[in-house]
Amino acid sequence: MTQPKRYLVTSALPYANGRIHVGHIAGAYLPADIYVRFLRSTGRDAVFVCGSDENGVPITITAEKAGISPQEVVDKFHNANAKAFAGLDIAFDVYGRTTSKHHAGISQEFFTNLFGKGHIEPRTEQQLFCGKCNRFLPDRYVSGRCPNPECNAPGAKGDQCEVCGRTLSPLELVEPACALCGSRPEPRETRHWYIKLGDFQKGLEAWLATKEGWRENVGRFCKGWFKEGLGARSITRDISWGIPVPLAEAKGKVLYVWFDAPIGYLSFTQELFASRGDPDGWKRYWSDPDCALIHFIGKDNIVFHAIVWPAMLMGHGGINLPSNVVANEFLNVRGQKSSKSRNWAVWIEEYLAAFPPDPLRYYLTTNAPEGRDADFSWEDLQSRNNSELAAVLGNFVHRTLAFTEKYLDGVVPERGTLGDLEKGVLAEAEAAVKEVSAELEAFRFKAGLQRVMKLAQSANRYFDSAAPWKSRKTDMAACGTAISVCIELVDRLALLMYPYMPGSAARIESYLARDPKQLPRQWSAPGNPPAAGTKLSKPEPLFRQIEKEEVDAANAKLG
Ligand code: B3M
Ligand code: ZN
Repeated sequence: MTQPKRYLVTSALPYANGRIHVGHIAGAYLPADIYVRFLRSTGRDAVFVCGSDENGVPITITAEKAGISPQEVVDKFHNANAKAFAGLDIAFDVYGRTTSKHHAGISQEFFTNLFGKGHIEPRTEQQLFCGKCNRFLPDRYVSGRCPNPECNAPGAKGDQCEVCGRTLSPLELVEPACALCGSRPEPRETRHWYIKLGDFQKGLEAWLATKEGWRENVGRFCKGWFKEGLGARSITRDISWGIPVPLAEAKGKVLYVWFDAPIGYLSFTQELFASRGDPDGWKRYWSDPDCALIHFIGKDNIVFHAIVWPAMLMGHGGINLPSNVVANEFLNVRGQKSSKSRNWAVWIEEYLAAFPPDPLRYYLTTNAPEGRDADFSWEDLQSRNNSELAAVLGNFVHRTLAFTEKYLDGVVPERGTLGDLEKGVLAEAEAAVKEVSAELEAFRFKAGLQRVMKLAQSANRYFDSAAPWKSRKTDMAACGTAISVCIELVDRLALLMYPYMPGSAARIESYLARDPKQLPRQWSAPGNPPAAGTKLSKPEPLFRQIEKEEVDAANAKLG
């Protein structure tokens, strides 16, 4: 398979109605950031796009419950979430907003285009109406029991049951209740516009059949939908917050948030290139078939990214379809699904107030919900941090650099003849670059990080057997050779750590007396480790222990 010339990588646009928690990060953000850093470390041109999903019912419900305007809601959470991502070193090239004028225009253009081609049609339908609130109740304005006989969970929302994951329409809910006042709504007639997904079923099936190496969950999910047959889905809503439907006869209606949100990936890319003074630059990423479009999402968003959005793109024409949709399963917290209302979540803002980003990046990757749901606990994070990150990786880096500082005046020693031990461990470091690459290329983030840690273990074993603290007294040349080899290993570990833990990799760069601004270093030509005679900077321990009291304090905030 030849490599594409360029990559456009996206993370799902978080609703700007709440804060970001560890489950979000593990699902759609951290893996995407690691992937983009990896692409750039291997010489590839990548643009990383995300932003706030600011339209639709999720926003208006939050506003109504808090007694503030939707605008206030989105302003607050847009800024808070942008800050949380930056604090975790998740570095988008653009973090846009779907309330931008440009985005609204592009979304309306999509609608008009699909409508003109006959892929969108109006239908008169029954919808739940709350007599007490005097309004229609789309999506999450209604809740009730899940109609799935195997689930039946209470609290299912009008668009989806969060327990079993099934997508729903409000009319399917058992014992529906108005989310605002709790009274029982009644069906009433209203008119809405539908996208005829059936027009695209054949094309979508053929397109998906060409995709190799996609994660199993996405393919399985789509096959299920194809089997049932793609119907028409309503893409307009009776609410006042959102992008107006660009039709005279649809006055007062707005586009369904899931119609305009994925268009954000495109409109934000356009805004990015416009801000760089290159208004046509986005075309290199969206219209050139030699660019791979890769969406990172949580599994609850599969249908929208692997079916509805590709259908919209097919209908629109002239724009690339996704090359891959990388969906993660869920990360629960102590066995329970994260929940804003029960405050059952580990908020990034709170994590960052107490800890640096990399222990979390490390833990969420070693514990990634790649093939199945995973579970977060502070005890587990503490133990991974203390016994792996600090005790293995941090320890090797620090013992090497601290030894150099203390006994060698911080100067890289001369290297003598290499023995089998030295040759073995250096060869392992070289092989690790290829192996980590292969894992990351295939979106196996966890496996790639395990490979990095295996190298750190080998490096520690080498330090132990070479015992420079002994040879320092008896054979200074041997001591120098051992430390020179260890410094090379530190250098290689920093190289490989970079996508996973960029902040710590940057610190190592500066200890090695190099400018961290030069990152990312290129994996195919990483350059030489600091030469003999180079004066290194004074090192600090890379990671610290997380104490029991800190874990207790964090646990006390849950629930
Ligand atoms: N805002 C749902 C979510 O945050 C939605 C994603 C949009 S991606 C285009 O899970
Ligand atoms: Zn009501």
